[in-house]
Amino acid sequence: MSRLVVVSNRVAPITEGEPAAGGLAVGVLDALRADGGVWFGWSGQVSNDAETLPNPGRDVGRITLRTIDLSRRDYDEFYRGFANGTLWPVLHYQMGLARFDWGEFAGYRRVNALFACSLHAVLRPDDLIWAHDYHLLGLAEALREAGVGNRMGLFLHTPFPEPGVLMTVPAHAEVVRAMAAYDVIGFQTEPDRSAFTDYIVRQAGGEALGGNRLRAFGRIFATGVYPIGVHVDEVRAEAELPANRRQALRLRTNLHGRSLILSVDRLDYAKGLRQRFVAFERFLADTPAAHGQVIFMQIAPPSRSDIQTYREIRHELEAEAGRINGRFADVDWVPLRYLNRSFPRAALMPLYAEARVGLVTPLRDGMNLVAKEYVAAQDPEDPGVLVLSQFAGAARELTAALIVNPYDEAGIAGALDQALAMSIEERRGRHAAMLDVLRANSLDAWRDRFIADLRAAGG
Ligand code: GDG
Repeated sequence: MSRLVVVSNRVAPITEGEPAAGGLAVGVLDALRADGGVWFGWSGQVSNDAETLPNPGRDVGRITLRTIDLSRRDYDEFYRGFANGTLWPVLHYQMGLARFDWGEFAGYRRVNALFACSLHAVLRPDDLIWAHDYHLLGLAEALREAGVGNRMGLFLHTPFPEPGVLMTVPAHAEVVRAMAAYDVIGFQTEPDRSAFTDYIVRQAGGEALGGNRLRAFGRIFATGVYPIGVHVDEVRAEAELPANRRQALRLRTNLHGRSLILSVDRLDYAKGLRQRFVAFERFLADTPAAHGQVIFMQIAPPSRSDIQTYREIRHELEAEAGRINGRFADVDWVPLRYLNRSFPRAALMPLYAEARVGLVTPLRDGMNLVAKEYVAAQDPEDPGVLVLSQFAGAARELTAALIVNPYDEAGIAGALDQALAMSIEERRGRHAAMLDVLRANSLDAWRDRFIADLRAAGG
């Protein structure tokens, strides 16, 4: 059977026998562990004498990790520039926060070509290449230009926006043309796939061939919908494991019977944190009976903090948290706890289980694994309630959540009220329905379906 080669911007730091964080890492690691393979990506090092050849390989069990370093210029133009300064905001419909510079776009293409050249050196002719995410939209095109004929698939973890939104990026045509060099392009939801198909048919003069295949730019390629999931039973087991519950027990003692609303997000403007803080303020203003009875805890590990828009959102949130607490806190109660730090994954799952409400309100999100982990971590006998943004990919599947518009403060405030008052029968019913969906669309199913489609692709 052909070898699997996973390519992503970063290679997760993995150690034999230890669990990896995050869905991508867990999902692809399972596949690599089962059959062996290569994980290729940036080392995270910025080096002045960055080479084209990959660093020496490191074997972890049957997985070989291969990394390259980036130069300062690569990092600025590719990572901080086009990938995170242009693509990330536009893919999340935040065009007002995007910038565009043709020089940075050239840097993005140069780094995709660098990945391709370096990867070429370790490839075997029948390797299956599985690239991940918006950093590598141009990898397949660069590999094909280097004469590589292997099967290549891309899974996009973010949303794919409507054509009119994508077209605010001046290089949109080049971006989509490059994507068409893949054999399989995977999306989180049907609307993402449809938006891509729309672009191909209406803007690129392409054709939908049926069987989810498209013809454009002289190639035929497939698209698919593969919603990423979680290992349901493992999340619940982690949430219950006494060794993981130290912080959760400290929190429970400290709550003194108050209800906990919990949010967990990378500190990112697309996650809707500012709007959520304001919605919680609205809830407090509308619901005097909740004063002293409810605590909202926001865990927000810092992310991409060398990018200006991310520094700005951090300052804004600090100001908002201070203002809201200043307005409502009492001598024995502070309503909003804002934790600008990360927790070990093992400690996070029991915290989900402590929360009466999981509040997940991104402005846009490819999927949102926090929503799925929150549901999986609950005690089925006494589960909490998920309040979920209609603009998270997860809302397509978790229809038994309380679905809200993240821009509607009053709507979120009302959903919090409804969630906190919900009967145990209703909570159990909604939770059971969501658990069924999570089991059907598990992380194993995501990976197996994508790899099966890639194996079956042209090549
Ligand atoms: C992208 C897409 C898509 C969070 N805080 C801590 C921590 N986390 C973990 C969560 C979860 C993961 O990080 C976050 O995943 P999300 O899916 O919520 O969001 P993104 O990071 O934006 O991921 C997204 C995903 O890719 C997969 O395709 O769902 O739409 O944007 O697993 O638990 N983990 C640890 N400490 C923390 O403080 N260890």
